[in-house]
Order: sequence, then C-alpha cells, then structure tokens
Amino acid sequence: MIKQPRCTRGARQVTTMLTLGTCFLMFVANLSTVQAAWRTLDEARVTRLTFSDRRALQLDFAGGGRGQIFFVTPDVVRVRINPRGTLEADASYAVEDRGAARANVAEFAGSEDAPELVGSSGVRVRVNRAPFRITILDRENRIVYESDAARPAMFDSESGEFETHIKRTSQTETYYGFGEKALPVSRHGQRMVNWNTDTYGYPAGLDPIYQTIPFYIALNKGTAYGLFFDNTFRTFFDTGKTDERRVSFGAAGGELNYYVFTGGNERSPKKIVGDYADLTGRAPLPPAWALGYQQSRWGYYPESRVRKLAADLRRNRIPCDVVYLDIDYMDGYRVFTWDKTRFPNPKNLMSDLRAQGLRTVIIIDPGIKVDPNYSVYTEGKAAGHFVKDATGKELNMNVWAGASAFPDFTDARAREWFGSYYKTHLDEGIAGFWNDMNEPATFLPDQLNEPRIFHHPGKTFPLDTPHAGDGRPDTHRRYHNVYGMQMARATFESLKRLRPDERPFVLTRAGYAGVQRYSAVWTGDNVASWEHLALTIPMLTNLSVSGVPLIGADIGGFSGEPTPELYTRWLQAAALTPMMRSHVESAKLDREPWIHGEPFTSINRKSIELRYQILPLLINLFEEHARTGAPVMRPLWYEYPQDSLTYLIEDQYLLGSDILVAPVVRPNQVKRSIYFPKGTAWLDWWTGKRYEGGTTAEVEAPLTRLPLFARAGATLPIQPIVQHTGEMKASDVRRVNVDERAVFPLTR
Ligand code: MIG
Repeated sequence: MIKQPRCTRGARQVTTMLTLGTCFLMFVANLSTVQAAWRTLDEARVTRLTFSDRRALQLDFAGGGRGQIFFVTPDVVRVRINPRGTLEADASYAVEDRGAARANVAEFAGSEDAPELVGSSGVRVRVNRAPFRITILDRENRIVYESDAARPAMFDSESGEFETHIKRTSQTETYYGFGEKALPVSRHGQRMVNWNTDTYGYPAGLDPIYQTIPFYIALNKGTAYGLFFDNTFRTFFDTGKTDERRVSFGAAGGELNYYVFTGGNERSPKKIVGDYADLTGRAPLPPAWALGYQQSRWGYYPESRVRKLAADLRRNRIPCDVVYLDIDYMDGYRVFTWDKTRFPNPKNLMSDLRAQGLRTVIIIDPGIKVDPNYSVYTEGKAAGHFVKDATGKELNMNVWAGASAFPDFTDARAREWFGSYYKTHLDEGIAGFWNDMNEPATFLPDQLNEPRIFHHPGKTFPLDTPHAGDGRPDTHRRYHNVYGMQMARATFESLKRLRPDERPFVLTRAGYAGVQRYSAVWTGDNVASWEHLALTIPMLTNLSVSGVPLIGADIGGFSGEPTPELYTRWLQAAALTPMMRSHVESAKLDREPWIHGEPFTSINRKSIELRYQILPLLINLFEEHARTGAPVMRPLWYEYPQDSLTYLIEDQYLLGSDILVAPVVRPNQVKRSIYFPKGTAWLDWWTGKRYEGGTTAEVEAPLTRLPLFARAGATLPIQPIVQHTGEMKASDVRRVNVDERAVFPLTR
C-alpha cells in the first residue's frame, strides 16, 4: 500500500486511476480490506515551490498537500504541512502572541531543484523536493534536524492521522521535556502519547497522564536541539523505541505544525528553553504567599477542623502560608456554593485565617450539577454556555455532583461567564483557586457494557462532542487536550479582571503547552511510596524545562499512607521545589508535619524553615523566569550540558544555578552518593566542606539532614525564619557570599 500511494487515495482520484489497470485492481482489493489509506508525503513530491516576501517557502505537493517553511526567529524554524490541502487558519492555544509565530526575514539560496532557506543568523533549511525531506543546519554546518531518509512521512487521508520521522543524531542522544510524564529523567527509548487523562494512583511508567506539552529537548555530547509539535489532537513521540535510529512524532488529526529550535550559536538547552518561553509565554510573578508552605487535604471540614488546623500550625511553629479546601466545602459538590452547615460564615473564617497569616485556596471543578434550582446551572444553560453532544443535546456526564453539564471553555463567552462567578469567592476573601478534573475527567456512564478497567479511556467526553474552538469549531478530538488549560485561563483571566492589582494564584491538573501563562501545575494523584518520591525529581525537572515553573507534587503521596520516614524525607526533598504542598486523599491520615510526633515533627519543621530561609532566592528566581523564561527548578544537564555525566541523574536537582539539592529518596539511607557537575566547586550547606566539580562523593545524610550544597562564588539572598510571608522584611534579607567559610546555620 505504501508503494502504491495513488491507488489508495479517496474517491476524487478514482477516475484518473481507472486508466491504470493495475492500480484499479489494487483499489478494488483495498476497498474490501482496508479503511485507512496511508500514503507517503515524500512520494508526493514538491511540485511547486515559491519564496515570498523574503520570508517563507511555500510548498505544493503532488498529492495536493500544502506546506510552508519559515524562520520565526533567527534560531527557530517553523514547518507547517497540511497533507490534505490548504493550510488551516493559523490559530494556536500555545503560542502567546500570534506575531511570535510569524515569519522572520530569510534569504532564498540554492536553486529551484535544491532550494535552501537561510535565516539571518546563518541557520539553513535545505529542502529535498523529490522525495520531500528537510535538513536544518546550524551556521557551523552541523545537522540540527534531518528527515529520516529511510522512513517516509506518512498520512492517512481518511482518518487524518499522520506521522513523520527524524534521524537520531546518535544512539546515545537523550531527550527531556515532554511536559508531565511519569518516566525516567531522559525519555530516550520511549513511545509517549499525549492525551490528558485522570490517572489516580498512576504507577511509574503509565502514559499518558494529566498534561500535554509536546515539546522536547534533545541533547547529544553538549549539542542540543528542541522541537515543539503544536498540535492539540492525540499526539505521540517515539524516541528510538520502535527503531533506535529515529525519532518519530505524529498526531490523530490536524496539521504537521512544528518548530525546530536550533539553540543558537551554543546549541544550548538554555537558549532553547528561552526561545520556547518566548513563543509560548512565561508565568507571571506568583504572589509570595504561594511560594510558602501549603497545607492541604481532601477532608478539611467543617469550619472547626480548619480553625484547629490553623491553631495547630501556629502552636507547632510550622511556618505556613496556605490552607486548601477540597470538594467537601461545597453544597452537594455544586461549584460556587458553600455547605452552610459545614461553613456557616466563610467570610469570617477567611478573615480569621488571614489574621493568622494564612490564605485559603479552594477547589473549583468544571462540572456543573444538573439541577433546576441551582442558578449556576440554569444561567449557564439559558445562555448556551454548556457543551452539547453530537446530536445537539446538552452533554451530561457523571462527576462528584452526579449528572453535570460542562462549560465550553474553548469559547471566550463561556470563559468569561464562568469566570464571573469567582467574584463572590474573592469578596469572601478566598485567595486562590484550584482547578481539578479538567482533563476533562468524568465517571463512567451508569449504563456501560464494558469492563470497568482502571483508567478507562472512556472517562472523558465522547470524541465527537462539538466545541466552539474560539472561532474554529471542531470536535473533542481536537480540543480535549486544551480543555483544562482553557479552564485555567478562564480562572486566571477573571481574577485579573476582578482584582487587577493582585497576582492571581491558580493551580491546575490538566494543561497544554503554554499553561504556565495562567497557572501552576501539580502532578496529580501520586502514591505514598518511595518509588513515587523518587519519581518527583524526573517528573518535575522535565515539566520545568517544558516551560512551567510553578510546579509541585503532593508531599507524602496522595494515595495510601507514608511511613513517618517517607513523609519526612518527602518534605525534605520538596522543601526547595517551586511549590511545596502536602496533600492527601479522603479518609487517609492527615499529611500534617506533626502527625508522626517526635523526632519527626522537629525534622519536618526544619525542612519548612529551610524553605522560608531561602524564600528570597526563590522569589528572585521567579522574577528571573518572568524576565527570561529560565526555569526555577533545573535539571543538572540544563546548567552543565557539556558534562555528559549529568545527563542521566535522576535524584539531584538545582534550584536556580546556585543550589544543588540531593534528597534521600530511598528508605533506611543515612549516606548517599552525589555527583558534583564539572566546572565549579560546591560547599556543603551544613558543614562548609568543599567538593570539586566533576567528582562523586559519599555524603552523610541522616534523617535529620537534607544533602544541600551552594555553588562556590555565588551570592545568595537568605532571610531569618518567619512563620509566613507576611512576616518577611526586605531589611532582614542577608546576601551571603558562598566562599570557603560559608555555613548556613538556621537562624530564628
Ligand atoms: O476524583 O477533589 O487530583 O487532588 O483531592 C478525585 C478530590 C478528585 C482529584 C485530585 C485530588 C483531589 C480530589 N480530586
């Protein structure tokens, strides 16, 4: 079939094909056995090539496809191909400013037969017309990207699926990013799918989970490139799993629309991550309180329980800025309501908590209970804001509240309408909002004649459900992966509108590339296990280089029960992650730092105090991110791409460039081995002992101590311990030079 592409095309081509006897026979044979009609894009060679405006190469393919290649910056090449014909209107939920994705100046070089597009910094795109292939070369003539000559790009003219293939630079090339994946730090040798999925208690290796960020960075002997595949359908990446010689990616629909990041002169990960942030946006500065310790659980109710929590925090001198209320605060799980028996006077509660230096974040789910006596439902219905099914009936699916309707968050009107309900909560003094279940996740229909398998793929909207798509109506196939991000956007934009002088705090479970513009992200329903504690580092560092800086994992594990040792090690490990939140599912033990008694309470207090000491640095790093797009939490390879011994490190991370964190992520360990990256020396935070770069050392790590190091020569802003960010004073911040004598005792 691949060899006879013209025979398997749709009906439009049939008449011309009838003249070819053999083709006709094949066509008939295919009709009886095959629905899909996979064709190669390569064999459909480029028949016409135009260079317009000193900017873009326009390509016409023999089979009717259209394409475009251009530079969006001197170091970022964009490729768009629609194998089915005219290119779609250029819309993207990921790209912050449409202008950023438009063509930059370039020169046409080469010839009609061997065309080349040359960017203003000397990067070249070579196009091979027949068969169609692309090679991108940096200005030193090194290959950045090369179509795999052995494997044509393929598409299926009936289903709309397609895939393309890149030659791997080397079989030791490593891959990072891909958003949120429960996978090892380098994602080489993997086949990964992007389809936002509610995966309670996901085991390591389960894929996909909640987020879709189809962006990666490839690294080989210090030389990197990046690739962002801006396609919201179900997509996949195969990084040498099916064939170790190639990387493949593809989608279940839409266009082949991707950006190749050359990494500039240096071919560096830093440049790639920065360019990706320029394209998809940066996180605005979070409120300082969101960087403090956050205490959550599913089950903080009634009001007296929350008041007791606040008192316990302060009595135990556990620094804390935020408490969370989960779904139990609502009246029968109706969003934007209160259960008045559990919380008779939310406003009073909020102001009493605020007086103790505590902010409250509440959960808001997308589902709206079908209930004729519930104004959010009746108003949304009357205004036509709810998603309808393929037959035009309101889509109702079961979630916590029972049968519920869902706003179409891909419609600006629905976003604004939903967002307007936050006003009451803001007036009550609620400080931030937590958007859950927005993959979207639903329960299985009551009548379902199918096995009730865990993580059933049917726990979302039917694929043919229509969406507005902000001016490009299409089905859930196209918009599933952006639904959650657009809900977070509705929340963020309404907070901006309602409180223009405050920095919004939004936390979301599902998202798509660019979600950082609206929201923080947590890694969903993890597990109280050592394996999951270890997984937090590769998960968070990769999410971080996928452009999302404000991230965290539920401390202690959401599902199950941690041993006292595991919870204590987890608090230590998370003390310097961008977001520090303990959380737990309902009916399991609290994840409060004093829950296991001494000696654990004192050790846990010390972990949180450490975070508050370092908070001025953390705030600086968020400012740096807002300016440059640099991640806050960094994998070692990001700072040290020339040191290949950093490439596979799973259990160490950097906070900014100056702090190296090496948590203990295994039970009964009182020592651990630590690699110090080449090119700089590191001082032990607690003892001042110096370690040279490029060495590995065994370091003492009793339960009382988080192995922590500061970069020799750095200057760190540190403050005395406070109980919450409201107590911080700029005049108390000390700038400590990390020299031979630096030791960082905890100060009160
Ligand atoms: O079906 O709101 O991931 O953090 O506590 C479970 C209850 C719904 C899933 C979230 C979790 C939250 C829980 N939610």
